[in-house]
Amino acid sequence: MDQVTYGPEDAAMRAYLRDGAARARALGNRGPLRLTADGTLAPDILDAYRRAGFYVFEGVLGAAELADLEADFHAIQDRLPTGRDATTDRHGRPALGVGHQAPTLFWSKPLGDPFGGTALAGGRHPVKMHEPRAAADAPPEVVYLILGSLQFSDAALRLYAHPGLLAVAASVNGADFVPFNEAIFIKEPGLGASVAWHQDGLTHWGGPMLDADTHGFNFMAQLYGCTAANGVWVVPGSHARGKADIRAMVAANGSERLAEAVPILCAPGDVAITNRQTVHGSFANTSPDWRVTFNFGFHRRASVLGVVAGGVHNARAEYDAARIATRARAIGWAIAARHRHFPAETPFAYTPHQGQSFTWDDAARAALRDYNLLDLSI
Ligand SMILES: O=C(O)CCC(=O)C(=O)O
Repeated sequence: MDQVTYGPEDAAMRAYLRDGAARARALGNRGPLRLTADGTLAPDILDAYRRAGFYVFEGVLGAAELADLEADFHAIQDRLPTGRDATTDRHGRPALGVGHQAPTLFWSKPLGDPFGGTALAGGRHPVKMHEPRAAADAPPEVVYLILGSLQFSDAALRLYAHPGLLAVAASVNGADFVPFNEAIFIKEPGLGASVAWHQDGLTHWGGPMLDADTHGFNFMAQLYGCTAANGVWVVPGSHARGKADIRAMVAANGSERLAEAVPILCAPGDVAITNRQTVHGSFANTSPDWRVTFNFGFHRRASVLGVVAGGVHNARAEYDAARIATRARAIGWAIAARHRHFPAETPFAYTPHQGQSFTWDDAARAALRDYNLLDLSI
């Protein structure tokens, strides 16, 4: 495929990417994942995360885990349907993600912005991003997002139980933290869609529970790393300033290249933690580099319990204790699956599962189908 560019915006975009990367490197919010002797996140890291709204944990995933994730990613790609309405993959086999009750595959035209400027997802992406022209031989549509990803990849399920990362989840959201959702973002070179500027979360803005952490966070584990050109950009500190007027921000800035934003820069195996309340987004991937991100998010229990929410990732409902417990089984199965695969590693002890035991077996695998119908989407 021909190398694509940002067209008339190309020179401005290149300067923006270069300057943004320099600003990102000066932020002081990256380094190895360090825990204290009692297993909680090092306070200086927590402080940096709370200040910037994101932090890059460097070198979290080793070569073996990355190889497992890559093999599963290739298998997923190979099993995708040949088009939005197709039911088979390019080998004629039943395709992955077809026939589910829960949402699975999200399609976009190459380099498109499917959400920006639409009412989708509660209208939280108010401004459409520039959509560069794709190469003439590009496919008409690509899958750029897969939801419910734990059911499609055992390596992703095992990653979900990474003991260091779950210790971070407990430090940020409390030992009784609960799941949000899981996804794979795929930014193919020359094809990958943009995700327009937005803040996640629709539920607690302006409400009595709102503080800087109310809508939780996402871990973003990078298979191939991410650059200014293909990575997620964040407005540092925006998670703590309430609901942003993104339309006004872009208008005042004069373009979607928000001057105060910085890219999350990662090497393969780095894992970012990003507060969902930050103003964040990503540009169409006109670069020659792949980005594949395994996303998995967690909430404070108090943000979710007894709350009526949903409508973006699944149906609106009240999130009672039984629903939270059912959805949190995925954490138990993931810990069991990871322990079997990495027996030398000390598994994470998830406080709400004290006294319970989980086995990753065929029954659990069957129960994981469409598990994301129960995502805790606030
Ligand atoms: O990975 C991306 O490009 C966008 C991620 C994002 O917006 C999110 O996880 O909320």
